[in-house]
Amino acid sequence: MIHLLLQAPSESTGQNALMTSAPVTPADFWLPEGASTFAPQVDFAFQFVAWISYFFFVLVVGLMIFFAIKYRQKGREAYARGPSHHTMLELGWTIIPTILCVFMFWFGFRGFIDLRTPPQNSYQIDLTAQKWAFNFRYPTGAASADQNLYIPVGRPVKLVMRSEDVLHAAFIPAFRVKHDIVPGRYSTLWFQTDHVTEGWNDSDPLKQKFHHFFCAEYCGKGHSGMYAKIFVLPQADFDLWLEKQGRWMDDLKGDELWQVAGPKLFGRCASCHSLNGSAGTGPSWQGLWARASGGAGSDGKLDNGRETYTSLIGPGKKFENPESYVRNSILNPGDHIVVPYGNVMPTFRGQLNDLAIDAIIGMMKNLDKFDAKGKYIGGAPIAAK
Ligand code: HEC
Ligand SMILES: [Cu+2]
Repeated sequence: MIHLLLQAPSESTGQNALMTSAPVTPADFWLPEGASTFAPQVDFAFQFVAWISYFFFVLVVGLMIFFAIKYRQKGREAYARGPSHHTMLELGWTIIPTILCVFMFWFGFRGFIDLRTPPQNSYQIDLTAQKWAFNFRYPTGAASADQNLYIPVGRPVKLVMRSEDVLHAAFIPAFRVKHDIVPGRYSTLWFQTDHVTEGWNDSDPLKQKFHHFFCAEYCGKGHSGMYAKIFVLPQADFDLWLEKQGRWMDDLKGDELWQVAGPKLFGRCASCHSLNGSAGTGPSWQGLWARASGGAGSDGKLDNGRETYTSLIGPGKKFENPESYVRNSILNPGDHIVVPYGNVMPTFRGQLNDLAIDAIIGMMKNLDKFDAKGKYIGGAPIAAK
């Protein structure tokens, strides 16, 4: 139901001068709507090849059927001798396909060169892919807090991509771009779109228009959930949005921190951790606080049974208190592995600051005030005075 939708640039922002070129290509039987400056070229190359294929399919199959009927044996004894040679025909079926192939190669190669060459003035966004999320980091050092990709309109944008774990792939169908994200190396992708997506900050999600950002490389159990939305903002709105990203949590006071920020941050953990006790790729957070603070389940095993929560957490032990244990679990997930889970949690070092970790801890302590999806249900958030 959530479908790619594009609309004319908003009139109110005064940014229209930027949004003139590159008409969006319409959706058709094969392709979704195109929204980047690449779309017309890519779609043309695709349609060109497709129509040649339709033409020759009809020609070849049509002639085959026609000849089969026309020259079928009707009880005659003598077999006609087929022609052994026809110079014009042979030249024709060699030269015409060669010219067509050269054309296809030329379109394809020219387009490929464009796709692989980001303009000098591109706006760079760093993308780190990990099981099973995309993290976008901007030149200011701020990360996209809701993990969606926000880009300025009318400007080339370059993604510099790397993977924390396995092979992933960035795929933006509306922009006609796709590229592998390979662990241990950087890959780049660039695009430009000249059309704002309407309603990007509308509180009603149904009014938001956006493009899809998929992972296109099967990367494990949560692959299908590895997804982000792309919002295209007028430059002025983009600057404001970017300024807010670094400090969106700073404005939250007291309990508001875990009530408001907790659920948002949990979005990064939800692919592996449940809140309702069901085991996923990682242990459920239900009962986590109890087992880490000496309550029910504190005899739970870690590190193949060499440790328990009680042997690790408490005054004078490795972790003075449950907070330190949780903090360490987030920053150094490989330190102590909960039995029977695997060492697959990515580190959130450099992605979650102390404030964010505080918010997560607050949420873990107050899990009864959240529903199974992580929505806060404890009444209106209360800010400390
Ligand atoms: C890719 C899956 C994955 C993601 C995403 C993930 N975790 Fe984990 N997490 C695990 C696994 C598996 C374990 C158990 C193994 C271990 O201890 O490392 C675990 C263990 C933990 C523990 C210790 C739990 C216990 O019962 O002792 C905490 C705390 C934790 N994760 C917090 C987080 C937070 C906070 C996030 C999000 C910011 C997160 N995790 C995201 C897979 C994940
Ligand atoms: Cu992936």
